[in-house]
Amino acid sequence: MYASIILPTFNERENVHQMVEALRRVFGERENWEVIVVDDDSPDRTWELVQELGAVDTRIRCYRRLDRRGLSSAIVDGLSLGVGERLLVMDADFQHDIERVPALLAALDGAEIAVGSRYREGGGVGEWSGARIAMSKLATYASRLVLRLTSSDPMSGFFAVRRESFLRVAPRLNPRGYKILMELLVLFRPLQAAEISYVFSPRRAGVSKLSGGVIIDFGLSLTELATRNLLTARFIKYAVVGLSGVVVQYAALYLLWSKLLVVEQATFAAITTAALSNYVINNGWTFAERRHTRLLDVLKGVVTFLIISGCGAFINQSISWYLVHLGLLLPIAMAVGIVMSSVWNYFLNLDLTWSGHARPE
Ligand SMILES: Nc1nc2c(ncn2[C@@H]2O[C@H](COP(=O)(O)OP(=O)(O)O)[C@@H](O)[C@H]2O)c(=O)[nH]1
Ligand SMILES: [Mg+2]
Repeated sequence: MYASIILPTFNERENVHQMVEALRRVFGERENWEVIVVDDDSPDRTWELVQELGAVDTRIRCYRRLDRRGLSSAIVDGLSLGVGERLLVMDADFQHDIERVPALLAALDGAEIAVGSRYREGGGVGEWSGARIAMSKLATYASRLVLRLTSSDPMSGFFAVRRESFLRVAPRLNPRGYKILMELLVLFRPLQAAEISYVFSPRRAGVSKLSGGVIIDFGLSLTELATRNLLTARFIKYAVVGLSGVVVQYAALYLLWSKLLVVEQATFAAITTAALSNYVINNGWTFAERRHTRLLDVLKGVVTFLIISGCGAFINQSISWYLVHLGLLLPIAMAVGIVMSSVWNYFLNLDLTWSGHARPE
């Protein structure tokens, strides 16, 4: 049975050659396997090295992505390129146990998806600090609870899937962040994953690309999956920025009113400051992959954003007044107004202010 090994890479020049050598050793005499490296145009030219390996051995293929970035989408691209009946994903830094590759592939005999698990008997996390173990366990527990997953390690980056099964669920994938296995397991529910244990090793060379932001990212992914994309990560970010605007508005009002301006001028200046701050944070964070960078785009963006926000404020007030008129309590009426105008603002800003195509970050 033909196997495709998918290796996502970013600056793994020092590891990738040895990874390929180690896989050669593991597969021994077998001919029916290939390696697909998906590299996001690494500055250390990992892709070049893999292309050189591929020139000598056609089983080694490299997809150098020039237009996109991100671990999950790299894995999905690699899985889509694989021609093997069985597809296996692993890190290119030796943290996943290469010796367990045959067992993980074999586990697909009786399952559509198989997970390499650190949290089963025989598995382990090696040299992690207590804090990191606690965090990983907490995230594992949260995802199992919220998404009703049965896997002991839904955060694993070491897993295998049958190609036909992957192709069946692929159109429903929404790869973002770095936890693609969690998303796959949700789509495979109620089918159970097979599991084999392995011990996580320290990275051999190079540095980790995943930073503290992964915690926020994990929370957003979990919410997105749990609400079936009703609450998208982007909308949550947008709402958080909106809340930050409230703080900015009060702070600006406090500073301006007491110092120089009369109350009408101070309120106007505070609202404008909050709106501009919202625009800047949304541009840099919520809509990062569509960010306006050229001056003209920024000016157009600010104007569109202010017009949409103005209409939103009007909608907000109209709804609140109308509901109060119908007899609803003011705080509840205002809450409905806020939610409805936020949704209006969000979709208009998505379609008009940041309508550009995604480009690499
Ligand atoms: N193509 C691609 N690969 C990535 C990206 N981020 C990380 N990787 C690779 O994914 C694997 C796991 O990333 P790593 O930095 O080791 O994460 P860690 O094991 O959680 O520290 C490694 O092989 C990285 O080179 C990315 O944005 N694009
Ligand atoms: Mg790693």
